[in-house]
Amino acid sequence: MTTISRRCFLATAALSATAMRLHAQSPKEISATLSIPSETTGPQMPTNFVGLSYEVQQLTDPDFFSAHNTGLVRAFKALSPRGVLRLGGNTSEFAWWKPTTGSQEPEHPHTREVEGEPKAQYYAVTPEAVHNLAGFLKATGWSCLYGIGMGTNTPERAAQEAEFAARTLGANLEYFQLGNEVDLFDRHLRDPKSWSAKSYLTEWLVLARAIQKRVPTARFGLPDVASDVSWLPQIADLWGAIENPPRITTLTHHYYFNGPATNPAVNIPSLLAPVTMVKVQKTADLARAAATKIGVRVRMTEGNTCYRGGKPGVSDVFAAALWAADYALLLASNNYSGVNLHGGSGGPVANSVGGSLPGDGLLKEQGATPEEIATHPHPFYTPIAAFDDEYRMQPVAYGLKFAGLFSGATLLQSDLAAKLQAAGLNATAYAAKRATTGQISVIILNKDAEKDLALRLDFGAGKIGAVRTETLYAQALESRDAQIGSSPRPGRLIDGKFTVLVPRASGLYLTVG
Ligand code: BDP
Repeated sequence: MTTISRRCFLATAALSATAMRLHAQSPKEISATLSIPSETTGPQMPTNFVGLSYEVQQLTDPDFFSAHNTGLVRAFKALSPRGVLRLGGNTSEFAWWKPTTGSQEPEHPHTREVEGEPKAQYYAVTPEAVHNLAGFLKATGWSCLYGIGMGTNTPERAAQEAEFAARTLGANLEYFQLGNEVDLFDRHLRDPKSWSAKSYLTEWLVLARAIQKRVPTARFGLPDVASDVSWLPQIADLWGAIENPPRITTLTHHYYFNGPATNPAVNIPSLLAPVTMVKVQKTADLARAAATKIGVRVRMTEGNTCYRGGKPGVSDVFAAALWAADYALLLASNNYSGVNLHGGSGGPVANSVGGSLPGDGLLKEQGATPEEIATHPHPFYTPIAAFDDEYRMQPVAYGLKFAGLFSGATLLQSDLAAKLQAAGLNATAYAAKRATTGQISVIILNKDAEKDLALRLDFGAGKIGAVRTETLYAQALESRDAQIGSSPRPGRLIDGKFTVLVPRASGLYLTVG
């Protein structure tokens, strides 16, 4: 966007006009005062909290994750100077490790074909792809969660691949993940009569121990469930009985708000409704308790707005930015070690869900021409999309980046969001403190489509000035773009109090010294 939108103008000009507005309030303006706590009672948001998730099948193009793919390197760095790339997804179950160019494709077990799951189309992962991935990670400053299939793999092949990946990725390998969405294996990969968290863990141990033999320092994350988070406490309960268990660092699960694209319940008001985050909080409570029991942290390793490739008009618009920012910050407040939003190229993601994206069918039904369809990112939810060989951050990525402004800081537990909602506004708020400087930051997300927020922030005495403000904005919730911009007039703290207008459908970040 090259022109200053009305919203952006408001975000800046209103800093001085706020006092006047507070007196002459329109019904579409809600005023609220928030007292920002200064004690660090919440968890620390790791510096590499921000993450992306890609299909393993993306590795079939060894030039994709490569230091030579400079546009992608730039996009990753623009999203976060440090982040975590997770490789996994449904296609990871149909990969086979091909250690040399002459290696023969192994025989594969029989699997069932089910709608929405990938067809049993096998492909090879090669040393070249892993080698290039290592270069990509070095070039971006990111690290990696390396996914190895479980559904059709053998312990020997898994261990060979792990050994090569550990050696090649070095310190940029966070841990191995074995199996993707194992709670759904009963659909197409295992016998539904006997498949459970327990039988999964038994199988997982065989693979993990085979890897451990070749890579004694191997670390793991598990179980990467699609939605049945009850597997986490079940695994935590079973974990104590394992003799000399492999080293795990993380309990993991996935999260998609809803889906697929054809489902009318996938819409902007529902995505941004407070109840959506109430449900997220419930899942987080369960996952966090399980992780605490075994002394690890939780990570949401794959997720987005709408499963089976996303929904045009929901996943690829500004509403998704506000959702992503809120979602990521809520998980950070729950001691998650990070969030990986899923995406990548259209081909691998379409393959991961059976060959086509329901969002394309929806657009065709609505009469969109092929040219119009091509203006949308594919998949629709991808945080970074390729258009004519140019990689562009999508709105959902701007939301994640905005949340990432808190990376490295410690969250201040608070009831800020509840206060805003009690005032009749669909908004959330988070606060954090930097241990090194003592500076306090807040992020306010005004998700309301109609109401602006005239906000008074009380930081308490002793705070000397606003150090930095950023706004997250677009023309409307339905805009297919997003911006993060510094406010040229960051405003002033007077006696510890700061007044600012947070326009409808926008985010504000503010740091005070
Ligand atoms: C998850 C799969 C991933 C898919 C995604 C989707 O792990 O491979 O791309 O859902 O449905 O279930 O969009």
